[in-house]
Amino acid sequence: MKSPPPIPREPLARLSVVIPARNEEGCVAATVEHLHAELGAHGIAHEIVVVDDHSTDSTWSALQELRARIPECQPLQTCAEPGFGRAVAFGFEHSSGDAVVVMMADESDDPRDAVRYWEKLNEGWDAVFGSRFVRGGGVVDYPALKLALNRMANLFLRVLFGVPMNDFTNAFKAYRRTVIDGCRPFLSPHFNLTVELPLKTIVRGYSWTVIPVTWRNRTSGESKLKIKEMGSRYLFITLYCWLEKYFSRGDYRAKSGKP
Ligand SMILES: Nc1nc2c(ncn2[C@@H]2O[C@H](COP(=O)(O)OP(=O)(O)OP(=O)(O)O)[C@@H](O)[C@H]2O)c(=O)[nH]1
Ligand SMILES: [Mg+2]
Repeated sequence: MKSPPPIPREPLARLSVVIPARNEEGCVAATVEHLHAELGAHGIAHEIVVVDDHSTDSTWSALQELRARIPECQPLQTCAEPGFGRAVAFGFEHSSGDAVVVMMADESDDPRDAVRYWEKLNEGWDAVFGSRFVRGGGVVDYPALKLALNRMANLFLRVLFGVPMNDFTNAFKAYRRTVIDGCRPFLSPHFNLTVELPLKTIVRGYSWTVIPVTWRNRTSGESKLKIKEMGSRYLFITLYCWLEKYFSRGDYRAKSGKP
């Protein structure tokens, strides 16, 4: 299954970066500062929507301090139950750029890759997926067990959907707003939103391309991803998207030429 080609379009006006953050007092400020500097240096109009979600450390006060210095930084708090997927979806609702990048708060993702995403979207693609496992991409300090599980899960997804993509499970990706809206309703309250978004983008017929990105392991804070708790949720959303692809008779596909 190949992507449709990109369509020539008007330049995008503003980028929203949505960052879920839970107990990230040690790194959220650096993440936002570096991102803001990089986007500013490339003249990209932007907002940085950071969704704090029941943090029990000083993440929220760090965000208040950031907002005072960086007007583009918009911290939000959710009252809903905690959850990565809920927080990101909340960020989508409360952002207004015509393109969206989802990025982590733990400095794992490189702000220079966010600039490359913006440039690719402006070539007319509906979505741009970073891969850490293509030439030019890479990972630093990826825990061995996590890496092994990651490669197996991505191989499974690649074969199941028959697409030339090998890094579905990294949340750091870019979408036009039309794609975000076209992927509703979001069904994943947790980390499984990470695969729901690219799978629906592909299955619903949007155009997408892959660029190399780099990822490095956090140097502060704790990992929130519990693979044992998430495995069945990933499988649920994967099978849901697979059923949609083969059994929905195209009911949810983007209308051709419209997205
Ligand atoms: N708002 C919100 N953010 C969350 C939640 N769970 C995780 N996050 C954020 O999602 C991002 C990814 O979580 P990580 O713990 O880094 O997950 P990971 O990258 O698989 O694990 P690491 O190997 O530790 O990097 C971070 O910015 C977290 O702060 C949540 O329940 N609510
Ligand atoms: Mg992380």
